[in-house]
Amino acid sequence: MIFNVFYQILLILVSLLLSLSKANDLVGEAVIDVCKRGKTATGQAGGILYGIPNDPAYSPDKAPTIPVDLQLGAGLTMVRAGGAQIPFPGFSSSIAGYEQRFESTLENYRSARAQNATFVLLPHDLWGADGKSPSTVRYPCDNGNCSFYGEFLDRLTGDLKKNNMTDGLKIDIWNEPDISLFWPGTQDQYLQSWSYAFRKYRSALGPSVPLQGPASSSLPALNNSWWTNYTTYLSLPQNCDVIPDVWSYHHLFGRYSPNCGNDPVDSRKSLSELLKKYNKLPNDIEVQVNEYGTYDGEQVPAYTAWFISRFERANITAGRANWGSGRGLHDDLARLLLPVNEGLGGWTTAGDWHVLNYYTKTQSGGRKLHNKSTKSKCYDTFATLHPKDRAIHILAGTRGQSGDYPIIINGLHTLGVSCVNASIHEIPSNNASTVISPNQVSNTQIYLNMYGSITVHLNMTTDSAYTIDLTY
Ligand SMILES: *[C@@H]1O[C@H](CO)[C@@H](O)[C@H](O)[C@H]1NC(C)=O
Ligand SMILES: *[C@@H]1O[C@H](CO)[C@@H](O)[C@H](O)[C@H]1NC(C)=O
Ligand SMILES: *[C@@H]1O[C@H](CO)[C@@H](O)[C@H](O)[C@H]1NC(C)=O
Ligand SMILES: *[C@@H]1O[C@H](CO)[C@@H](O)[C@H](O)[C@H]1NC(C)=O
Ligand SMILES: *[C@@H]1O[C@H](CO)[C@@H](O)[C@H](O)[C@H]1NC(C)=O
Ligand SMILES: *[C@@H]1O[C@H](CO)[C@@H](O)[C@H](O)[C@H]1NC(C)=O
Ligand SMILES: *[C@@H]1O[C@H](CO)[C@@H](O)[C@H](O)[C@H]1NC(C)=O
Ligand SMILES: *[C@@H]1O[C@H](CO)[C@@H](O)[C@H](O)[C@H]1NC(C)=O
Ligand SMILES: *[C@@H]1O[C@H](CO)[C@@H](O)[C@H](O)[C@H]1NC(C)=O
Ligand SMILES: CC(=O)N[C@H]1CO[C@H](CO)[C@@H](O)[C@@H]1O
Repeated sequence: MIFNVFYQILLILVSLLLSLSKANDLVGEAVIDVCKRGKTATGQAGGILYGIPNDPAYSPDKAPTIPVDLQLGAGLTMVRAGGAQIPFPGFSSSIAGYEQRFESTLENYRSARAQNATFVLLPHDLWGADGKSPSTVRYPCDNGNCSFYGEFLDRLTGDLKKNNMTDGLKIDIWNEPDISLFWPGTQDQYLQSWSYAFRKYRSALGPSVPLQGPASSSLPALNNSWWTNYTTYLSLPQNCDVIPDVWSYHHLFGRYSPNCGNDPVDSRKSLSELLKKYNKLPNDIEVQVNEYGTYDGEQVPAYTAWFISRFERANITAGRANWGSGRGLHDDLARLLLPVNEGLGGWTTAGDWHVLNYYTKTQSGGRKLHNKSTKSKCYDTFATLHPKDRAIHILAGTRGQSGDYPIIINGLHTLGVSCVNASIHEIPSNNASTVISPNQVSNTQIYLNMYGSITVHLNMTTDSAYTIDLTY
């Protein structure tokens, strides 16, 4: 008996210690090193899915125009669209409907290019497989017959050329072919359609238009049989001409992913592991996560800043998911803005707009400061050095964390100063609704310690992102 009590107390003590050490693991800490400079920041994770108003989507009304400061302030670097969910069907059921979908796409292409964003074309939406299609819709290469798909591809590539749309264009062969909502057929039929389309696009448009895929809903990994089927197929000798120029996939697993999962740094590693199995598939090309962030609370400033930092850490280009439907898919820059009456009554900014604005406008052009490590992967930062402005800009985010977040900046003495000014702002979520501007938290002068470092402590509110501007 006595032994049992003793044993139980021991167990309680051990589990207490374990839980303490777990809590400690969750204390984030970022280390930024001014001496370890990477490439110039370009806002490569600043993309969106749809979200730009266009007339066909608003038919019979005329589309409103997003004010220039709100549109350009988001600093979009990628727009992904193809006329989905407008009041006209796609090619597989109506040529007249396709023409409207193409017009919607063209307007979005022009808006994107006006701000130098890459345009990622979604042919499955022009085809009419936009997740809202009638169950009777045909799919490419049904019954092994690709000739109707061929008519579509000939028309589409002809229209792209006729409208001078190949500059800044990339083509996602087919969206989410690994789920039945977008691809009800077999994977073998998909693979047949992949090669068929790839060769048609390449011969019509040449190698300067990158072709990408598979835009899967699931993550690349050795234990994902959809992906291993796909990569095995690509590695066959006869398929060496249909290997994508860009790998694309989605990160849509939600706010409640356990252990701060849904992490692009992990999926980039598992993609590498998968590709390593084949010595023919390239691992050093662009990797594009072109839908990230779910509607269950992952599209709030803390998570958006965390995602951006993780994408930068893994050198991934990225675009934010869009959960609107119908006109609502086309009205709010994928919820960076909050529309009044679908934009016909104007817009306000969400907290996430300010995160994107900081990332694409304040940070682009700076040198990326690498070797930033974090104790827990629930926390991450993205930092840039701007020698001409004598400034360092830091964006900090988390997944669902609050309280103390120490951010250590090393190597500041190499800038030839003994102190820096640190201005901290909070970008609140306001429950994912209107945020007019970031809030200044503090503005202080900080002396470097004897090692040339400073530590800035953020006291975080759940769902808020933070920015730290150091000037010297
Ligand atoms: C787009 O790039 C061109 C050429 O580099 C530049 O002149 C123009 O200002 C850029 N536009 C925007 C909106 O950044
Ligand atoms: C393939 O489909 C087209 C119509 O899209 C049809 O004209 C043709 O006869 C079909 N080919 C075969 C072999 O069934
Ligand atoms: C096509 O687009 C390119 C690049 O945007 C531009 O330089 C060229 O003038 C355009 N050509 C036509 C015919 O519109
Ligand atoms: C694949 O392995 C990862 C861990 O390496 C795991 O999280 C995931 O659930 C596995 N997926 C499947 C389909 O088994
Ligand atoms: C992988 O390919 C095999 C053989 O064609 C097929 O049986 C299996 O269903 C495929 N896996 C998936 C996830 O589609
Ligand atoms: C990041 O990826 C791009 C391709 O998108 C590649 O050109 C570049 O070299 C990579 N940068 C680093 C630092 O690995
Ligand atoms: C936050 O917004 C959601 C959805 O709009 C709403 O259901 C919830 O009540 C809001 N929570 C608070 C605290 O306002
Ligand atoms: C952090 O913020 C909370 C909530 O505003 C406050 O109660 C707490 O005292 C702050 N902690 C520090 C160390 O400033
Ligand atoms: C730092 O702040 C002090 C006090 O507000 C100010 O006098 C100084 O000019 C600032 N220096 C820089 C480089 O911003
Ligand atoms: C100063 C600093 O941040 N050093 C880190 C650089 O990255 C390596 C590998 O992640 C870490 O071990 C160092 O602590």
